[in-house]
Amino acid sequence: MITVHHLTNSHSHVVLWLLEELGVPYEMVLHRRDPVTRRSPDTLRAIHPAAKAPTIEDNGLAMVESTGVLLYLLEAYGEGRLRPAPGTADAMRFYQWLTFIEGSAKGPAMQFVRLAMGQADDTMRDMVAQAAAASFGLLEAALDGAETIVPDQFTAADIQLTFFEELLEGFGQIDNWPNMKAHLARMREREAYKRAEAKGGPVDLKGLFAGMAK
Ligand SMILES: N[C@@H](CCC(=O)N[C@@H](CS)C(=O)NCC(=O)O)C(=O)O
Repeated sequence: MITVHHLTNSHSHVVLWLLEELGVPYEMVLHRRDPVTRRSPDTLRAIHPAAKAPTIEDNGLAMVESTGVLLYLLEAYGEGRLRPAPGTADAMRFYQWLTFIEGSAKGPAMQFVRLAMGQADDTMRDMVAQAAAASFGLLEAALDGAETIVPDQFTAADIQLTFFEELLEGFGQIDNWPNMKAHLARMREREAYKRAEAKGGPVDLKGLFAGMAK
């Protein structure tokens, strides 16, 4: 049985959501953020030294990194669902966007978060805004006239993208990206998304960042 170590209000929501989409049984262990620092607790570090969410356990091993975890679960339990057929143009799009989110877009997004919480001069703000616009703009363009990031099919890349959009929402940037905003609204309507929230608790990064800035 897969064990999902879920950290409240965090990226591990995507793993709960994927497993709900697939209808694969799993056990969830809930870890609560430290109420002051909002960091993960020692109970998560005891499972894996990275102390990050998502963490899963399967085959007697603990694993971190959301993109890898999503791909592992698709490979082990997906039976071809939520991903394009291997070796196709859509598979190229799928791998590109799935890895782009944590690999290229998340860095500028987190810089935005840090700027929002601290002091920075105008030059620094401009540099961050430009880096962000370049990578966020590619995601926005890919969603132009499309319901999903890989055209015409809902995949695990949409699940990973949704948490990124929730990050943008969390630091007040989502209104600048109407296609991503609309994609986020569509994804929140999925029944499996709602089941994952019912089990793991709500994703509210605005509330999380507000608490961290105190
Ligand atoms: N690149 C990692 C990021 C993991 C990450 O930073 N997760 C956050 C939750 S959104 C976390 O564990 N935060 C608690 C902490 O760093 O103490 C992934 O994609 O899994």
